[in-house]
This record gives sequence, structure tokens and C-alpha cells, in this order.
Amino acid sequence: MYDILDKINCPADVKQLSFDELKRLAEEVRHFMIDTVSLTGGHLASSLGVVELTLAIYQAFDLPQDKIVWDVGHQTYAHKILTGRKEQFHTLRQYGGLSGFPKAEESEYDVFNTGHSSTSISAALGLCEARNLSGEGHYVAAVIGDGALTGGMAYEALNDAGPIKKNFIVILNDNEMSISKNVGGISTYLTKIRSKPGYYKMKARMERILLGIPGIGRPILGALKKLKDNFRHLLTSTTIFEDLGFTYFGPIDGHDMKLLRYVLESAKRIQGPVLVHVLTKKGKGYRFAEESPAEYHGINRFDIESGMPKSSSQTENYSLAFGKELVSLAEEVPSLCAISAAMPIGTGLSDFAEKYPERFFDAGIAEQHAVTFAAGLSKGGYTPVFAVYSSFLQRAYDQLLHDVCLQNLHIVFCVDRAGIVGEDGETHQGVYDISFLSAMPNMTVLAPANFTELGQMLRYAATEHQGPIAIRYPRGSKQAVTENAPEFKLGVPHLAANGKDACILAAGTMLKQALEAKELLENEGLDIAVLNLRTLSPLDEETVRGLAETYPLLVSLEDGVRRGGVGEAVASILTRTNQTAKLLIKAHENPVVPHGAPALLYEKCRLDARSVADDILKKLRG
Ligand SMILES: Cc1ncc(C[n+]2csc(CCOP(=O)(O)OP(=O)(O)O)c2C)c(N)n1
Repeated sequence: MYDILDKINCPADVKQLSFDELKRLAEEVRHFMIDTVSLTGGHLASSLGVVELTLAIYQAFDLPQDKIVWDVGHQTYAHKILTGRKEQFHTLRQYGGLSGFPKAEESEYDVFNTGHSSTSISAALGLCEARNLSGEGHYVAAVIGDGALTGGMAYEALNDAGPIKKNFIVILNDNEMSISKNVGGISTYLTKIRSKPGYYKMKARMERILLGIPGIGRPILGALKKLKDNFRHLLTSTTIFEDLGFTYFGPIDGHDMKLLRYVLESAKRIQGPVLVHVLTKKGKGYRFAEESPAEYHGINRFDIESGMPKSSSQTENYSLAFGKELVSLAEEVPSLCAISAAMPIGTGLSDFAEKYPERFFDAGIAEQHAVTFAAGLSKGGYTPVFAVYSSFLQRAYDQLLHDVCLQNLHIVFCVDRAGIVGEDGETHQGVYDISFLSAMPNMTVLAPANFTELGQMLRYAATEHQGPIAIRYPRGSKQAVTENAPEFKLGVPHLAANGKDACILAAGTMLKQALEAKELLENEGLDIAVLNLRTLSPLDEETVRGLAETYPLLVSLEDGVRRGGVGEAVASILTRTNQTAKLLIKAHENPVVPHGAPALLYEKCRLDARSVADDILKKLRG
């Protein structure tokens, strides 16, 4: 039972509260959020950091008429709790429950769906120009973190927004953290601004005072801003944002709701783009999250008292197995470099970064830059390994094609979180990489079924292969270990189990489901062969032809979308070579995979062993 929170169903309710009540509400929201996320897991630290900012936004703006776009959207738990979703909040990130990110389908207060970083300013600017075109009068704001501000799209949008004449607000939520400590020149620059708060506050105050003078204040401010460079700098030192055409307010304390509201109200009065620089503490209000914000960025279920995770954290997973192998390879291969896009911990690169700091590069949340940067390293004679989550590699489609594949550069892409990732939902499921990578010239795509194969593939990719090569592996530790499996060899699949009635062509860790399906079908009197493809693209035409001649039914099984995937590649070989073998394609039929526990999602997508077995049975027996 919460005194104030229980009475809040929408932002308009927040508007009625006194500052005293607002403070109590902030406490209650934090309490409720920590309680619930300790049971569901989720992005806690980022959401704790913006409770006051969320409340101040509700006070200063009129939602849902005014439009607020949250970058990445992982920090919107307070927003969800306060916009009529408190009672469902315990379903967070579960199948059929609330999404962990903004979802327009979920609430009229979620303006724009997000999940990937650095899109908010572009989206908000589009909403702003739509408003201008239709002559409406509402306000539009983007809330973007300092981490997300390392993504190139944010600069494209800032550049585009500079000259606009109507009100447009960007709120920069600066907590000095991306998932880990933020990196790069912009981060250093923001630190510099932070170190002179008095100076910039004074400037903001001066602007506010001028704006408050009826009639003449605004023209004076305008005139001051128009003064040419040198002279203007004498009067008012500028930030990069002002140089881009924004009015800058800040930096201000992002936990001081009175000040926040005041500044946001002032920002609304300005014609043209405004940037409000807000300083917040990631994890605010929960000691463990404040002390270790990276650990509490995305956390599994935990004990509130001790801050300890409830489920024992995995000692082995694909990211760690990859990281370990890379460190040992780095000793032998002096040209080996590792690249991360702001995710050294998640991708298993922490040890490499510590051991070989001069060969480790964190590009920030800038996958597209990271890919072309890798191309440069490769041209310069080095062997870059870019470890990146499958869904974030999507960002770099053209860089992969234009800068890497067309030049046939030797770069190793370690595509982590490939296939279903689970609770983070549709924006994060790694189900498109087989399709988009396979379509690229010169690109080779591999998929290990266990840690040993991952190690062998990585070694091959780094030391023997020429040209671009991707190794895709899933989140977690699911493995299919088969007896006497031979060493990995490019283009050569491994027959993991004999059979005669059909052959399952399994991609990567789907080998586990394939072997389980084989067992289930044995009860039906069927004898199914299982092939571990290992090399997904290009598929060896001779091999597929041979399989089609041997088995009455081929079954492709992959954790990726059907269109452009392994199954369709098999189908195209069969058509080209006039094979009559029947083919059953098992892939994601629906290319949008929602959030939920992975095991349940495999079932829903009919990619669990039982469904695979049932579908084979149906195909064979009609
Ligand atoms: C394109 C892309 N790459 C990587 C990520 C993973 N990611 C989620 S949040 C985050 C850090 C965001 O930092 P910031 O914007 O400062 O927000 P904070 O969590 O600090 O509030 C990262 C790297 C992502 N969501 N999108």
C-alpha cells in the first residue's frame, strides 16, 4: 500500500501534487520498482536514475498531447508505473506481459517504440516537423543518455535540428555511464562542462532573465546570439550544442524536481531547438545499484537486502567461452585486435581489455563506426575481431557491405546473442543475422553447437581464413556435445547421428533440439539422421545434393527468420539442381519474436524439440 502512488493513474494526476508530495511519490516509485524488479529482473539502475526527471516532465508537459521520446527506452519503468501500468508491472518482460521498453501498443503515453540506442532525437524531430506541418501546438521532447549520445545517429539529428525555428527540446540525461563507464571525446567534453557548472548555470540564468523581460528580453538575447564568433565568445562561452544552433540550459541537478520543472518550463518558451543538460545518478536510491551501476544496468532476480542475484550466475556461457579463447589466441597472434561497441562485459571482452589494452578498442554505442573502423584496422595489416550482439550489428548493414565485404577484408565478426534472446523482446531478438549476412558478397557464416566448436571456429577465422567471416552463437550456455566430433573444417558439416527416414540439417545450437527430436521420433519408429551444418553460408551445393539423394526428407532447423535463412538456401539449391527430395523448413515463420522466457518462446515459435518432432511426423505421415 502506497499513500500517493496508489492514487496515480496518469501524468495529469502527478500535476496536482505539491513538491512535498512529489518527493514522497519519488520514494514510493523507487520502492515499488526495486520490489518488483527484484522478482522480474530488468533494467533497474537506469530507471532508478530518472524518477525525478520523469515526474518533472509530467509536471512541465501535458501528456499525452505533448510527445516525449525516450532513447533506448530501458529507463522508462517509472513512466510505466505512473501511466496506468502499475498493476501489470509484475508481468514485466514476461510473455504476454509488459514490455521492458516503450510500446505504443501498450499505452498512449508511449509515443515511439525503442530498444536500440540513439534514435530519440531523430524520431522526436520527425514528430516535431509533423506538428509544424499540421499546425498543432503541442511540445515534443527527446530524452537521451550520455551513452546514447555516443551513437552517430544522435549527431545526424542534432545537426538537422539546429536550424529549426519552432520549439524542440532535447533532454540530455548525463550520468557519466553507458552500461559501463562512458567512453570517448564527447564523454570527456561533458565532464568538462560538468566541472564548470556555476559558469554555465550563470549563463542559463542570464538567458532566463532576459527571456523574462517582456518585449525587449527576447530580442536582446537574439541579438547576443547573432553576434559573430569572436565577440560572442567574449560575452558567453558556448557549448558544442549552442554552436549547433541549440539554446543550452545546464548542467542542472536531475534530482531537484523544482529546478527541473522550472528549467523545462523555460525551455518550452523558446522558439527553436533547446538542449537541457541534466545530471543524474545511475541507480539512485538503491545502495547496491549506486555502487555498481554496471551490474545493475540489467539485472536478474535479486535479493533486496543483500543485493545478491537469486539464481546462481552462470559460470560458463558463450560470451565468456569466446573471451577466454580470444585471450589465448592473442598471445599467439600479435596482429589480433578486439573491438566492442560499448559492451565489453556483455560480449566477454573484459579480460582481453585488461590484458591487452593497446589492442582493445571500445567504439562507444557506434556499431556502424566500429565496423568501418575494423575495416581500417584490417587494411592496416591487423586482424580485428568485433564482438557484437546480433541485433545491434543490424545497425551496420551498409558498412558491412560497402566497407568490408566489397573489399573482401579479413575481419572476424563474433555475433553474440544470435537467435532468441528472450525477455528483451522483439528489438533484441537476434533472428535476422543469417539472412542479412548470407546475402553479402564474400561473407562466410559459421555457427557452433558448443563451446569447443566456438573455439575451433574462432581459431580458424582469426588465423586461416581470408575475407570477412561471422561466427554466430546464442545467449547462455545451451550446448550439444556429440561423441567423436571431428575438428571444424570450413564447409564440412558433421553427421552427428545416423538415420534413414529423414535428415535434420541443424544450424548451431539448434543441434540440441534436433538430437532431442530424433529421440522423440524413435518412439514413433522413425530413424532420423542429424547433421550439424557448422558452416551456414555459403552452403556447399554438392553436400546438399548428396543429402537430397540419400534421404527422403530434409529438415532445415535454424534459430533465425525463414526469409533468406538456411532453409531457403537449401530450397534454392534443390530447385537449381532439380532435386525431388522433400524439404521441411523449420525457422521463425513470424519475423517478429516478442518478449518472454526463451524456453517458452521456442515452444511458441514451434522450434522446441517436441514441435520439431511433431512437424516432421506430419510431413512424413501426412
Ligand atoms: C544500437 C545499440 N547498441 C547497444 C545497445 C545496448 N545498450 C543498452 S543501454 C546502453 C547504455 C546506454 O547508456 P545511456 O544512454 O547513458 O543510458 P543510461 O543507461 O546510462 O541511463 C547500451 C550500450 C543498444 N540498446 N542499442
